[in-house]
Amino acid sequence: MSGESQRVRDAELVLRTLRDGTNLDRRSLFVSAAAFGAVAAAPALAQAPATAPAAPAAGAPAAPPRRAILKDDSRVLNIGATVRSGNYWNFTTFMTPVEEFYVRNHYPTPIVEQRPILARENWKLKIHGNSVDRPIEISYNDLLKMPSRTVVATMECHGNGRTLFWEQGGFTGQDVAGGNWVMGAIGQAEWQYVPMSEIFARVGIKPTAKTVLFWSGVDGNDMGRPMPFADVLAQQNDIGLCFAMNGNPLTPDHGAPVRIVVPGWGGTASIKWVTEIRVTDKRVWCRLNTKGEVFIGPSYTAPESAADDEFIGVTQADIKGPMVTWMPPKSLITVPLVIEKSPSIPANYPLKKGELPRLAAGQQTMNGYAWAPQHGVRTVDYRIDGGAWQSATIRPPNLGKYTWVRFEFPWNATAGQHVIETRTTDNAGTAQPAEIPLNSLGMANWSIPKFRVEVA
Ligand SMILES: Nc1nc2c(c(=O)[nH]1)N[C@H]1C(S)=C(S)[C@@H](COP(=O)(O)O)O[C@H]1N2
Ligand SMILES: [Mo]
Repeated sequence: MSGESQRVRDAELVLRTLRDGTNLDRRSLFVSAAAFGAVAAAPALAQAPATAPAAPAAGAPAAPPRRAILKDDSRVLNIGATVRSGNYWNFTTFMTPVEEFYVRNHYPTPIVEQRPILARENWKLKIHGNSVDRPIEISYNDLLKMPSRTVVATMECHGNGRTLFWEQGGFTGQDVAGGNWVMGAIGQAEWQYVPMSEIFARVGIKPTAKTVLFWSGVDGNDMGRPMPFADVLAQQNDIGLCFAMNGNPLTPDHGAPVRIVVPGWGGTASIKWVTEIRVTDKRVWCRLNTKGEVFIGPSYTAPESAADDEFIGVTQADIKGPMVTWMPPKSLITVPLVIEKSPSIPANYPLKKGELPRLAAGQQTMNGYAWAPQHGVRTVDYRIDGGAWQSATIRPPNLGKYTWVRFEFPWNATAGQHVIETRTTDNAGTAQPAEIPLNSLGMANWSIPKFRVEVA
C-alpha cells in the first residue's frame, strides 16, 4: 500500500472510530486499560505525600500573581515557571486528557486580556511572502469554514528524556543543560486542523519556495520557526492550522485560538498562537533553528548559511548545530524514573532524590507506551535485570504511524531491586540504542530507558 493510501486509510479509521464509534467510541479512547478487560493487577506505586504550599505572610493577602500557565497543577508535574510535564507514571489512557497534557512555553501563556489579538473575533492570520501568488489574511471564522481533518498524534518536546543523559548517560549538569522533564513531555491528542494543502491551494505557491516560516510573535518576539518547504509539502495533508484538541477548542496553554501542528516532529515545530505564515525563496534563521532547539556537540556539524539567507534576531555566528526534526523511536513503562544524578528534581515528583519506586511482589502486568512517529512502531521488547530481550504485547488501537501504542508484559516480581528496560523498533527497522552521543541542550534522548524498582 502506498504511503498516501495508508495515510488516507488511517485517517478514515480515526474518523470512523471517533465520529461513528464503529470500532471504539470516543469515550473508550480515554478509559484506562483495566476497563478494557486487560489483566488488572497493575503494580501499586507508593505515593509520596504532596508538599504543602508555603503559608502566606501575616497581614492582608496580596493579589495572586498572574499565573504563567493556566492549567491546574494538580494533574501535571511542575518543572519550571512556564513548563509542565506529564505525570506519565499515572498514564493509562490511549488519548491524553488536555488537563494532563504537558505544556512547554518559552514565555508565560499569553492571555486575551493582555493580547487582544488572541480573541477569536480579533484573530487574523496573514499568509504571504515572495513565493506566494495571492497573499491573504483570514479570520478565525474563515478558517472554520475551510475543509478540515483530524489526526490522532503524539506531541513531544525534544527535551523530553533529557533526564536520561544525567541518570544513565554519565553526563553532568555542566555537560547538558535544560529542564528535567523526566519522560512526561509527551501526550497524545486528536488534533483538528485545516491542512497546509488547503492553504497552499488557496494562495498558490511559486516554484521558488524554499522555506515556510510559521510565526507567532505574540508570547515573545522571537517565537516562530522556519521549516523547509519540501518537508511541509511532503506532509502537506498532515501539517496544518489546528483549532481543536480532543474535540474542544484549544485552551490558552496549548495555543488558542490557533496553533500549527506538525505531527511526528518535535513539539517546537508546532508553533502556538500563530499569526503569520510566510513562504519565501530564502533560507530563514531565527533563535529556534540556530541555538534554541538544535543538536550541539562533538558529533554534530552546524549547517552553513549562504550570503542571501534571512536572519531574524540572530546572526550567522548563532548557528550552533542542525535543527531538530522528527522524533525518534522511544518507549517507557508507567513507573517513575529514579532521579539521583540530575542537577534538579521537580518539586512535586512522587519520588525523593535517590528513592526507588516500590512494587508489590508477585505476578503482575507491567504497562507502557511506545512511539515512533516517522515510520510507526513495529515491535516493543523488554528485559529484566539485563536478561534476554522478550516481546511485549502491543495492545490495540494502533491508528497509524503518528500514534503511540500501549504495550504490556507479565512479570513475576521477586523481592529485591530490579532494572527493567524497554526498546521500540520502528517499521524502518531502527531500534532504540543503548546510548546516544552528547548534545549539550539534551535534545531527543532516545536511548533505552532503565527503570529501577524495589520489590517488597
Ligand atoms: N508561540 C510558541 N509556540 C510554541 C512554543 C512557545 O513557547 N511559543 N513552544 C514550543 C515547544 S518547544 C513545544 S514542545 C510545543 C509544546 O506544545 P504544548 O505546550 O501544547 O504541549 O509548543 C511549541 N510551540
Ligand atoms: Mo519543545
